[in-house]
Amino acid sequence: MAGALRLILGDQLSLSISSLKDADKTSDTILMAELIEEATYVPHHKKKIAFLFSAMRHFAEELRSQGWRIRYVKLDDPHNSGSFTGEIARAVAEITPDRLIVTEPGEYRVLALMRDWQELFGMPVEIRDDSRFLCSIERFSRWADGKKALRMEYFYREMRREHGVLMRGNEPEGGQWNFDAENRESLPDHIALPQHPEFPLDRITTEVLGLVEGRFAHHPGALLPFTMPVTRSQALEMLDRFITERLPLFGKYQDAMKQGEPKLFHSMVSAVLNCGLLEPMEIIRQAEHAYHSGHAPLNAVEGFIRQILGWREYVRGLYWLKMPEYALSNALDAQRPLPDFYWTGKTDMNCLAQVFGETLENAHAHHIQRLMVTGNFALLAGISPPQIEAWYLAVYADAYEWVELPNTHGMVCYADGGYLASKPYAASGSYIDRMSDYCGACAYDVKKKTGPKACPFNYLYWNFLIENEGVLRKNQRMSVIYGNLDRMDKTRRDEIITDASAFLENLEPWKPNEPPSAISADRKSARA
Ligand code: FAD
Ligand code: DLZ
Ligand code: SF4
Repeated sequence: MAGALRLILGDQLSLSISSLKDADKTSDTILMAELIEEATYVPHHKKKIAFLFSAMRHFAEELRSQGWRIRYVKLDDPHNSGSFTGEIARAVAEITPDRLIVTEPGEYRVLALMRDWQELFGMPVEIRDDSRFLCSIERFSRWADGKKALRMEYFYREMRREHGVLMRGNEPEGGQWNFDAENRESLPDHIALPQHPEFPLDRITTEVLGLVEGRFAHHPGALLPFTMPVTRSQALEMLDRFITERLPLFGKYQDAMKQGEPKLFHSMVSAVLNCGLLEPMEIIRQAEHAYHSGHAPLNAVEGFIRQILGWREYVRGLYWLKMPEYALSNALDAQRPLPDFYWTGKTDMNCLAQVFGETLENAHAHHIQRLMVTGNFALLAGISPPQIEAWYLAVYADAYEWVELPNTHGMVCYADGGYLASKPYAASGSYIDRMSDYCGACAYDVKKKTGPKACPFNYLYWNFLIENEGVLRKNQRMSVIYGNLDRMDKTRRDEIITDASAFLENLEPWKPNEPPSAISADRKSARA
């Protein structure tokens, strides 16, 4: 009888992962597996699969070099059963471990599987807390207990106090918790933009790219060029370059968008952070140090830390507090199928075409692109939440359900009726025009409110408010907007409704039975 079998999932690539605590190198076996079920439960972007498989293989090599006994199952292993349960069953039959140890997963779907394993395999199964997060699931539920609606800002303040981040005694550094008033500017025309690091291919990544091209050719997105960091040392270099070169202007331009420039002053750490190559507190402490050493101003550092200590922990806490029911709500009864241009990228709305194109190229888009362009469109067009959620989960390299779902279901779709965010993030074309240079190159006119040349975001915005009046008018935070709607004359209102329904009726729905294979092949022509 061997020792413990310790399972490490593809997004648990940390030496400090709780499933490895108290492990015995002489008797225990670590199981890692590349699984068709995980790669296809949504059609993940090719770059996302390649990134994760390469990071998994590098991590396994590191563990092996430290003397661990590793059972690493490659995708093309002829005996690979394709699923977590199948691979544990094979390992149990061959190794006969005395127990199974895992760290809690990032998706409810996988937790449901894990809960069956003890009975299925007839041996003790220990599911440990994921200590990489700064707020445990239990701590979050204590904070949320008795609250009718949750607000990130109050949670964030408690996290700042609890972890002593940007604090001066009991008071926030600089006398305020939030410096957003100094942030969120649009980008000046001639500002010099930073270079982002690109990492060379090595033997492992080259092999993985061949595998992905062969097995996932029909999945969305471009596989090449592939320049993502896939090891901890590359992830640390990525972080270091951000802190040194981009953090000082992060806050000021965090909401800005520019044609052909998807990364701007963002950190680009989400994919390496979410798969375990970086830990949140090491990022936070480096950013804090940049402030204390005078390298970066407080508005930038506080704005950045709020994303990680605030939003990231908040959405994760909310996910585990409310799942599985959370995913089923649909407060605005949004039922429209996902338009096919989310997968093909082909639309003459330039802002959408830009974000789709960059997403398909990089498996990444920054927050405002996700929220106020593709998300805003989905909200205003009343796209069915599960369909838009599957899209976000598939196309972004940093996407796992614990983080994708609250952002899409709650923040974008308002499907939870305001539990996560106090009002819908709905905006007309003028917001996109203010924060980007997309409108200048668009077939539509952002200044026109109705008619064939009018920016669709303009009439869709008012149409959304009209259609959802029953739910949204009672929201205090919407009273000014509904006041404006009340002052609108009937002719204009009728034009809005007519233009919006003509536009929405013309949307070509994506046919879920057709794999999104056309995407990468057509991507270039879609953007041309
Ligand atoms: P930066 O702008 O540099 O921010 C730093 C870090 O803060 C990010 O790396 C991330 O870890 C964290 N962060 C920032 N905003 C959020 C947020 N709203 N929720 C959680 N963490 C946040 N982020 C993911 O990591 N995975 C997802 O699947 C994901 N899906 C999203 C879906 C929608 C509809 C929206 C609106 C946002 C989503 N986000 C998601 C949040 C955000 O868009 C990304 O974290 C960010 O764009 C990643 O790029 P970056 O690392 O350069 O971030
Ligand atoms: C996303 C993903 C993919 C594409 N492939 C694998 C895999 O082959 N093996 C694995 O262990 N994990 C993979 N993952 C990440 C899992 O889907 C993730 O661990 C669960 O969604 C739980 O967060
Ligand atoms: Fe987008 Fe409207 Fe601007 Fe075109 S005019 S880029 S559709 S906001």
